[in-house]
Amino acid sequence: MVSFSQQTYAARGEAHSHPVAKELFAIMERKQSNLSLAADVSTKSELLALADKVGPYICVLKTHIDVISDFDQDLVAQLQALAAKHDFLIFEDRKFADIGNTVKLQYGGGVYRIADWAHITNCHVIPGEGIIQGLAEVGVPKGRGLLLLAEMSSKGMLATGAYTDKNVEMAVRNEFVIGFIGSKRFTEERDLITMTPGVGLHAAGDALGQQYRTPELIVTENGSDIIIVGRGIYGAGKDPVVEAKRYRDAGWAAYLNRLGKQ
Ligand code: 6AU
Repeated sequence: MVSFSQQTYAARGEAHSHPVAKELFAIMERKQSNLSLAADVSTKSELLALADKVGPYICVLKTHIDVISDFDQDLVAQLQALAAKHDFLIFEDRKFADIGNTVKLQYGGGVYRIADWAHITNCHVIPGEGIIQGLAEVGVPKGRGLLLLAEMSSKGMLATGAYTDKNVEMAVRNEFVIGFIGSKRFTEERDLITMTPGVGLHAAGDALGQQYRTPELIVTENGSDIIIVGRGIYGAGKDPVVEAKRYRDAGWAAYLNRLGKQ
């Protein structure tokens, strides 16, 4: 069988059985973008302005909704409107990490009601497989998808070796899981999408342990599918539209190079 990383996003979308993965691949193909924006700004107006400006160039808007100081339900309504206007999915980077019963409450309820608006969210599997089952009880009826944090981008991270392998095993056997946060393609057993943070064209890292690698390394060499870029796009002194186009083009070129490499 041809490796998933040698197949087009379009073909993978057509073959996929999960509605979120299907939609995501279709968007990537339509917009020729494998770029996700990590929109780590701290107010509602900044988030909406950034999502509106950069929206045309991304396939996924990644949020940390709990850092927005003036969060309200209207923000969610406006984000959903922008997702429809610009044709992107919303990924709430919540990194759930508790027992199944607790994450059900955190995912479906509370102030944020994440499952009502985020197409995708993610979790650590530290508590065991019950976390996936708990999140699935809320997310599956709403047609949502989950990513497992199989690896992290930061210096000294502990998600390695046997722990990463366990993530892959759990992902393969849980239909609700559509992929991973990690640095590479992990398995050919089924088509699981890898999204990679810690991508930068210029900086090597930050003062708090973040490490940056290039789209070429991540997508062409490692077979990851989506690059997640934050400060490389909206950081101090940058024009987010110019940078988003730059990363979109670099990510797509890396994908085309991968397809060309037999
Ligand atoms: O490009 P940056 O460094 O400005 O932002 C990277 C974004 C941040 C992190 O919370 C997130 O990616 N992230 C994640 C995710 C996506 O789960 C995992 C990880 O290992 N490293 C990482 O930076 O919003």
